[in-house]
Parts: sequence; structure tokens; C-alpha cells
Amino acid sequence: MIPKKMEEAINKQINEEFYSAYLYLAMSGYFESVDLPGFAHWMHAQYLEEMEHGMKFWHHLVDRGGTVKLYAIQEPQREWDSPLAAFQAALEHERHITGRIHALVDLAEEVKDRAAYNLLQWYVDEQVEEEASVEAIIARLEMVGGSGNGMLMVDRELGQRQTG
Ligand code: OFO
Repeated sequence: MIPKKMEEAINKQINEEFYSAYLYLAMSGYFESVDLPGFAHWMHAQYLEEMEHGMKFWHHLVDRGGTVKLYAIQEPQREWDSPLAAFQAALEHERHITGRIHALVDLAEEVKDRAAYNLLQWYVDEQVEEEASVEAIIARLEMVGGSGNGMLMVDRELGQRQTG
């Protein structure tokens, strides 16, 4: 049986993960609207990953006899000033998520929940990867500085992201 405090904190994190999915789906729509299909594809893949993150926590609660609570998902922003601004917002969001995951690790230690602690190690590693991949794209965007050719090149690269 999962400790109540942990159950509640994971329920809140499920909401954070589904909000992340919503945010990246909104970004995907924004990129479609400015004719950058490769960027839109990358963000759509990110949306699918966030749904998986949410579901991984969902299964953990169900497997341990916990009660799943699906809270209302906040409406995400719809537009950004530029592709760079959208990716900067994504990085800021991922840093926030990293903070939430680390707080969950602290809680798992506090309540001595080994199972949650083990599950959370996967998320700790995943956050390192997520922040690094968004940072790399920001660096590319800063390098091309919004030039037409450069943006098309980055769009082509992002369009090659594999899903699943
Ligand atoms: Fe983007 O890692 Fe989950 O939220």
C-alpha cells in the first residue's frame, strides 16, 4: 500500500505531467500556425512523451492500491513571440518539473517509500535528458538567429525526431 502523503503528491504530479503534455501540444499547434512542420512534429512527439510520463505514475498508483485523482488541467498559453521564445518557455517549464521530481524524491525518502523512490530515479534521469535536449535546440536557434535558411535547416532536423 502506498503511503497517503506519497499518493497525494503523485496525484499532483500526474496533473503536472498532463499539463506538460497540454503545453507541448499547444506549442505544436503554434508551430503549425507559423509553418514550421518540423518544430510542430518535435513538439507533438514531446506531447506523447508527457502523456507516457503521466501514465507511468498512474500505473504506479493503481499497482500499489492507491486512488487516482485526475485534477483539472490548466489552460496553456497558445502563442509565443518566436520559436526561440517557445523553446525558452519549454526549458523554464522543464526546470520547474525537475524541481517537482526532486521534491518527490525527498518525500519518498522522508516516508521511506522504496518503491516510489525507485520509480522516481527514472524521472530524475529523464529530466537530465529533457533539459539537455531543449538546451541544445535553444543553442541552435540562437546560432541561426532567426535567419530564413537557418530556421528551415533546424525545422528539417527537428522533423526527423523518432517517436515511440
Ligand atoms: Fe518533460 O518531463 Fe515530464 O513533465
